[in-house]
Amino acid sequence: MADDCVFCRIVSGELPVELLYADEHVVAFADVAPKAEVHILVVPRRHVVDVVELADDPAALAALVRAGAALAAERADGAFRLVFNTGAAAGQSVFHAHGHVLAGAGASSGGL
Ligand code: DGP
Repeated sequence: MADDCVFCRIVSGELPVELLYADEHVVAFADVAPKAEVHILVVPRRHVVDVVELADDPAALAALVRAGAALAAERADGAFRLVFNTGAAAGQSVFHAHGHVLAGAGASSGGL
């Protein structure tokens, strides 16, 4: 767990959120500022800063992708965008890797 990382605090349960999905590698919860009808963050349990670092753990990266697909199928029609803002200049504001799952109404236009 990294000091002062909001997603580590969610993963550990210190910050209570409703988990929409959880397995040994990842947890998922609604984005606090939704940009589409379905806007869920899928987050690795282990602290890594971005998706490039997460790629060193292929099982966790695969779990994240599969969780996104399952959530989009469960909560929309199965179509989804999976967005990884990587680096502050590209809009990343939380430096614990996370995929934005955007599905349902507004998913194709939700700017991130
Ligand atoms: P990004 O800008 O790609 O790093 O996305 C970070 C997202 O995380 C942003 O859409 C807002 C969301 N977020 C930040 N803090 C919290 C939080 O405490 N709870 C939840 N549910 N979402 C958060």
